[in-house]
Amino acid sequence: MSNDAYGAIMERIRDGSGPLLIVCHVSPDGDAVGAALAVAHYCESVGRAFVLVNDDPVPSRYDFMPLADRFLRTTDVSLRFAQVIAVDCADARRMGQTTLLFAPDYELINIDHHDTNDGYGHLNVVDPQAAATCLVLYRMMHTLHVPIGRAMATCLYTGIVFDTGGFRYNNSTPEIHLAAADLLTRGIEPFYIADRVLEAMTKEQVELVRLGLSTLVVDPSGRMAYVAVDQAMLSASGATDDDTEALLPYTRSLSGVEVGILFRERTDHSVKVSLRSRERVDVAAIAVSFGGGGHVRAAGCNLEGPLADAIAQVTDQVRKAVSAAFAQ
Ligand SMILES: [Mn+2]
Repeated sequence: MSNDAYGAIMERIRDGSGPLLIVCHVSPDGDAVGAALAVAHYCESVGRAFVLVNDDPVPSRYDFMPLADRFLRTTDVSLRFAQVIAVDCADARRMGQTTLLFAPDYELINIDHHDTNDGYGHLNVVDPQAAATCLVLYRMMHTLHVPIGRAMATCLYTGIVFDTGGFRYNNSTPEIHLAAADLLTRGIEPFYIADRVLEAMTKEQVELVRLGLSTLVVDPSGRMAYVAVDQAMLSASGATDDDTEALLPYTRSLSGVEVGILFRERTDHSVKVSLRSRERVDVAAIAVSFGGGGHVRAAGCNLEGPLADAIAQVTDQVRKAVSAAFAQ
């Protein structure tokens, strides 16, 4: 993408009238929250009014990021917005109910890095090669010489750390290390951020891991493993829905496992499915076949319950994909 294209978008954000609506995907993760807040810091620096909205609350592990306390829930907002920026949303559905806050004739700016992004904005900056939406935003800020202060750097670095798994995934390119190096010169605290985002666990999360691991199933092939968390485990542990993420590493991290899956039962008995693969299976394709989306190595989808049915449907698809991948 050219400097001119980046510049045109930043100018539209800076010069737009009325408050800018900043949205990221439902059940926001570190990259989504970091990217939304980086845009908010840009708005602050140029005097543009903004409102940050999400259907869901910001998970407490991300509340250290400056301006995170400015996030509102969709149901608490009655304003309508003529200009919207969506970050880290692969498609329009990922914005959830925030689309109800769009004024007629709204302008939508889509900044993202998902392979499955369909260019749903009026203006789109989508780079599937970028490890994080925060890297795309960093490029924009850096290219246009936007001052990146400690607060914005903290948000951008958080998204990068989250989406690269702490610089461990194959998306950890030389470029992203250079971006991180530059952000580190802005006075951020790398251990504090990595600990909050990747490591720190509450007592409730540890208890949920204890309960959840008792459900671990390893396929006879040894190449697929999953855990399934139901509502009873959530209430017994006192953990929240977001806390279930802590179980995901135990599936794919098993030696020999190609695809790890986490099933979580929601209060309405629908089932959220998170898929992770090691090096061969395109889990985004599997997620898309169930109406979800994501990346080749990390994707997700939602199914109707009950839990056992969702497990049967998804594991059937995964088993086929795994055997196809290993037959080659
Ligand atoms: Mn992302």
